[in-house]
Amino acid sequence: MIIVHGFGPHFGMPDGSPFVIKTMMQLKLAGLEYEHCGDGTAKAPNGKVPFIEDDGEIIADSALIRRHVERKYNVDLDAGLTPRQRAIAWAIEKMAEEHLYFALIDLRWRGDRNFAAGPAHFFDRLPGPVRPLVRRIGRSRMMKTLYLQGTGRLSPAAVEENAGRDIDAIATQLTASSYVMGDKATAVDGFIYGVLRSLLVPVFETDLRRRIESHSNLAAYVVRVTDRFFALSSPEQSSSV
Ligand SMILES: N[C@@H](CCC(=O)N[C@@H](CS)C(=O)NCC(=O)O)C(=O)O
Repeated sequence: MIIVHGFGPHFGMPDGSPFVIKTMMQLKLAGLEYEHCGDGTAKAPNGKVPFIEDDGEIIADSALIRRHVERKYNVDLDAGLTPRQRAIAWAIEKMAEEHLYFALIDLRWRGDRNFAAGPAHFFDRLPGPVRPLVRRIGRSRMMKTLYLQGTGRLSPAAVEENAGRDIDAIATQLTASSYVMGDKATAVDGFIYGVLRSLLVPVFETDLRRRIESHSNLAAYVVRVTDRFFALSSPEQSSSV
């Protein structure tokens, strides 16, 4: 059985990380069973989740996990797509992972309100006396990452403005189809679903959430994928925060 390591369910989502949700959905698309373990990054080979264990083999990074799964189990998560459509799907996925994702992180970690409502709870399991210090260190580490990546140098309004264009692009792409690349779910739906679902979490106050909600097809897409791949009765949906 494949073991997917992530943060576990948070904010009513299958996992606190959109990259872990991506991997979970891609394994479902591949028809493979897995166990979801919410033990975080402590044992992650590159300090990030997701990573998987498969018959004793450890693979980190969601794109490399996808490649491993497609090769080992002889599946094509983009089956039915032309080479040009595959290229477009890859580009859309990277737009969301390397641009929109950083807005999601910035909007959660920078402002005090959203930080207190969300990421602050990631440290709740620590013993009381060290919790405030580790929480402060964790937050400043994340702010440094955002600064080095570039998003952290923009005003919150500019972050939302730029990310809003990603949202509009995804909404346009989904105009006449049930999934990002047509009427069949493919690999790119894993992260697009993960990041939209994460941005829609109601405890976070952002204009970006309202921007997504203003596109009725995006809200419908999130419901469609949730119903099909992450059934509402699943214990994964229970909020731990
Ligand atoms: N390129 C990686 C990105 C994974 C990633 O950024 N994971 C985040 C959670 S969303 C993480 O583990 N962050 C912990 C950290 O940076 O300490 C992938 O595709 O798996």
